[in-house]
Amino acid sequence: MSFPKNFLWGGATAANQYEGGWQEGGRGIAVHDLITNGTKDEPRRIFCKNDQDDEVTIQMGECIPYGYVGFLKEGYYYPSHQATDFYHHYKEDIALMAEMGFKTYRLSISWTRIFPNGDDETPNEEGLHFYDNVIDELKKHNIEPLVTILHFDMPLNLATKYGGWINRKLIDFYLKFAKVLFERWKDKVTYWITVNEINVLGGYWTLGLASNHRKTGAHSNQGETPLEDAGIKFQSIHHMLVASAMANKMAREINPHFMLGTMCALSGIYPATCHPDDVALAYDMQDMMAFAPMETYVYGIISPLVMNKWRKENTVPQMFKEDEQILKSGTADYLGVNWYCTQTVGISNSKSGFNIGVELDIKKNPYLEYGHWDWSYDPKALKMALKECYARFKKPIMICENGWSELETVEDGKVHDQKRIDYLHDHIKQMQNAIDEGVDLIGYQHWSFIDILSSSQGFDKRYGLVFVDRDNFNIKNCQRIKKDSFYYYQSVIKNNGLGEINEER
Ligand code: BGP
Repeated sequence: MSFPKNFLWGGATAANQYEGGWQEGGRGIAVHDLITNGTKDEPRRIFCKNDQDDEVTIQMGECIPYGYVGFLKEGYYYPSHQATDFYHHYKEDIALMAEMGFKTYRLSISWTRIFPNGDDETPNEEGLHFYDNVIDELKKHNIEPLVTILHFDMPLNLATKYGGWINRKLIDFYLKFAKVLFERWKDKVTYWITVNEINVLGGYWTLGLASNHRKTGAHSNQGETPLEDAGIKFQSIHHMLVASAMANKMAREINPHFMLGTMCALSGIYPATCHPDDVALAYDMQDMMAFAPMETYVYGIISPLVMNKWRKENTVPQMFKEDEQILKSGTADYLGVNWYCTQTVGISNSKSGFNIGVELDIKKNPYLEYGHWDWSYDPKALKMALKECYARFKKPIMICENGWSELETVEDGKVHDQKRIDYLHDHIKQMQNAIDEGVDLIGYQHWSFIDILSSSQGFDKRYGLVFVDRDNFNIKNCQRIKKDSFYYYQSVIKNNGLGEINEER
């Protein structure tokens, strides 16, 4: 019962949530710089206004209404501007990773640090130099960088001028960005992820779907109906999948030894009852939301079931003739998955199947416990999901994110995060079981290595193995304090698994 010898134990972060230094080193403005802090009970949002100064706010997943633009509102706090200040703490933080024994560290590159406007002619040397330093520091500690090219990041200029990923021109801007990174670090970075959670139907925050590009004659990105809205997002994701495949192909030409992955958010989906409609709903949701995009980046095909559904709904994305060939020519070497929890769903109206317009009845699973933000604690489902992914795709699997969030404080200089330790233990045990049953699992990147800004909630929602002394309103001194889980994960890595003592728990 052990993990493979070269198993990639590590941790993950993303530039938009971790890096800070928002106006340093020639960095340009990104959409996420416009997102407010949020509190423990209120999600983060973006203020938008139109020519008449009317204001609306949007939340994660939403698009900007036509005629509005996002802006920084006076009197509000924008926590990603400093985040947890990796920009100035990278040496200290990498030393902490090394102390834990990390084999890998998953980081993402801030697009606007390299191309401040996204459509610049030449890259920003100062931005590249920052990451040269980070990568060299990792290498010094024998930590393998695992680089995510795009993680919930969008140059503001690309959103306002081009409307984000709805516009096919974004493929070229992304490829130019990716090429600079592949060439710069071709001898230093082996593991890459082209896009974080390519299956997440984000709006303005992740896909840059701003409406003012209608003036340029492109498609609308603010659907009049839920169906239109979904079609717009499918179109954007199609562009991302094409971009990702082209990046993989290009990367192999630069260094054939690269290990290239694309990644999906994965969560187990249970039917709320054994009523066949609920069971079919859970099956379809999982298939459409996770397995179909995986089919595209593993096999290079668009799932025929998805295509059929799109045709019926009239949401088929516009595709170029060459897309079919492009998708086939740039498949991934490994399957990346992010895993946190499971969901339990039923159908609450008379329609059936996973279709737009069906009201989902989201339940709490009576057999599971839930955390503060209603995310379930369900380690056994991870093993099932790993087996299902392996059975379908037969590719090595990397867990790119997994972790437990809490509201946390320091007591006598310590953070006792027993729940996170339990979560880690129980999930690692299920990973071990999956390996024992034949799954080719190659790595585990804990989310997150250190406390960083939560995508949805701000600083109250902490995931780190290292506490950062700052809050939702104040950067404070950003002091790093090792949590109890830091030492626990250190022992796991040292044992290359749970080891005898941990096993007995
Ligand atoms: C994933 C994202 C991460 C991270 C995580 C936790 O979807 O890739 O960036 O944020 O979810 O989500 P949250 O921070 O909203 O709790």
